[in-house]
Amino acid sequence: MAWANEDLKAHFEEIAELMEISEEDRYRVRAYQRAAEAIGVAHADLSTLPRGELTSVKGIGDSMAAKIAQYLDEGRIDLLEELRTKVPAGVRELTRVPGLGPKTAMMIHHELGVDSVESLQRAIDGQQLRHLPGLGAKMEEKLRGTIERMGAKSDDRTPAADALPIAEELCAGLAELSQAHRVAYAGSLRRMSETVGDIDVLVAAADAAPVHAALRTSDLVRQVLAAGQRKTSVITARGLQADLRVVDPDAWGAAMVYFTGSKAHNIRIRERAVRRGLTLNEYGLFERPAEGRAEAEPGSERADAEPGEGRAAAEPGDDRPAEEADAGAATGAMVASRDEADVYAALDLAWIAPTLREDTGEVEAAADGALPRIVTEADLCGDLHAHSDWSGDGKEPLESLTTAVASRGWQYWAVSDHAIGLPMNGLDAAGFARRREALAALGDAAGVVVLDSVELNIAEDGKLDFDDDILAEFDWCVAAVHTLLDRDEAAQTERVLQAIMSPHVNAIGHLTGRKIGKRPGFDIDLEAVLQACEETGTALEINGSPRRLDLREEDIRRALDAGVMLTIDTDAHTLGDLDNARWGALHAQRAWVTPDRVLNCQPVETVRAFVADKRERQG
Ligand code: DGT
Ligand code: CA
Ligand code: CA
Repeated sequence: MAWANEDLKAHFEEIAELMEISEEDRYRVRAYQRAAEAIGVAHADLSTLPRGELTSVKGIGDSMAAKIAQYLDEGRIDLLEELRTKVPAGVRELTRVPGLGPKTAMMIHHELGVDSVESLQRAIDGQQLRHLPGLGAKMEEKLRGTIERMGAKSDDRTPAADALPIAEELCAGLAELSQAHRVAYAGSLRRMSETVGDIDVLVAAADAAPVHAALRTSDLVRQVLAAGQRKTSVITARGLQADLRVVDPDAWGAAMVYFTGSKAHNIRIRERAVRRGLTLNEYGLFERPAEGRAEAEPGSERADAEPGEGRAAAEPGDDRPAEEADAGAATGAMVASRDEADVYAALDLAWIAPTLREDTGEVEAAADGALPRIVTEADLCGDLHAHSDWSGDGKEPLESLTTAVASRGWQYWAVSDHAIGLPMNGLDAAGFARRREALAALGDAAGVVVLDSVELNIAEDGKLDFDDDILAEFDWCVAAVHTLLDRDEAAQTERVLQAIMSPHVNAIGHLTGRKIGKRPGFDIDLEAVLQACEETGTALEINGSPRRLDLREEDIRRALDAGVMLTIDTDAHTLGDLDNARWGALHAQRAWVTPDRVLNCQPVETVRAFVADKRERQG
């Protein structure tokens, strides 16, 4: 996303959030949320549009355009400034705690001066909350638990979804340099961790200086932290750090292995090198000189002791003098370095996909020729959860979605609009009947099967939006929890089990309701859910939205163990969201998912048989 769009989107989101806290009219709030979404999917860089043409952007009307223009011309939006003076920053911060509504946040702030999650935690530790009107000891304990579960968020890791576009832009910029032979991002982002500490960019170039200089002066860079001959560290948009290493083109493969990590994976393969009388570092795989080898008996060598280990300040690949560097004089002839596959092959290992490089058995599997044939985006032949503009939050008409699905080579997709009852303007039974007519009129457009589907809301008592006779009309039903995410584990489990028992619920969507970096998922008895899914023939969704990636990796592994069928869904609300298929597949890879365990890697007949089977079993 262009910079101006990114900033504008954040500002409109802030306006909506602040309005919500100030309890402004719900429709106004929604209008600003919609504008933020529209900016997020706009193709044009808004700062380059003539001000009069801002309303040509889909979803932007006159009043929003005026605010955008003010921001572009003056760097401020009056409305936002006004709201900011009304709502203290601390209160906004507090509403990020799940279960803490705007009113209560405002009151806690007012009474105790609490203005951050940390100071809220201190107030809880000091038992100050229980004496406030309407709170009590029980609520205090509940908030304590919630904040503990938010713990992962309090370190400053960035969701991969936010880091990836920045990394791609950085890489694209560097790839334009004539000196750059190869450019890629490595590190946790390449391994597709759901959050990243920083972005690691690698460039292969014989002449490093111009590459480093290009990064230092890039538009995407807000601050240069360190500038050396091998490594430049900078702060980019959103305060995210990026490390650039420029390596010799001949050492590309070894550097990619090294800087992709994980550290645990690196240590494991380096042990293997040592056992073979070799040494592996970021420059290549080398023979060990004879006298060096004598000291390097397996067991005596700390395979994990180089490079970069135990040094607090210096990072691997930094500017240590050459004689201290890892490819120093102590190493012998080069065995492999140019491509990753060469390095692995020289260690008698099959090339290992980055998503598997976490030292969870992948090195042993690669040695035994037993790496799983993990699912890829290309294995998907359909999508079982996407939204059209028939419900309020979907942006795209049926026709264009179907064409887009066809151009991806998919065979089918399930149009899973919301039902009435949620604040997204869902459809009632009559609405779905009208949509059914539209689906029939669509015919077999572009040769794609459009499954008549719904995303049902699982109410607090486990009830669904419709009775069985209406549900029976759908080809495919996803059910998911959207409200009251703060119920305790027993209540959430019961609620979801109820839905699984329905003969018409074919998959449970985004099981835990988590939003990466924003809210932890709710607690649920996964064992009970898995057992019920297995017994009834219900699938569990791996939601591919990079904000959700729900199921969590660990839960996917357990679902595989339990024999539960999975789906990898885009949960698309826009055309661009169909790309979530890639996120979903990569996330699934991290849990070693194979295509045979994913329902939408199978033909549509298998999907229909899955539905029919459950109706027979539960009906
Ligand atoms: P992050 O940034 O915290 O999300 O995680 P990574 O894995 O990207 O870690 P980072 O950026 O510190 O380093 C990138 C890669 O470089 C890492 O995955 C493996 C390698 N590496 C970094 N430090 C060490 C180290 O001390 N020992 C070993 N063996 N490898 C290291
Ligand atoms: Ca990193
Ligand atoms: Ca790094």
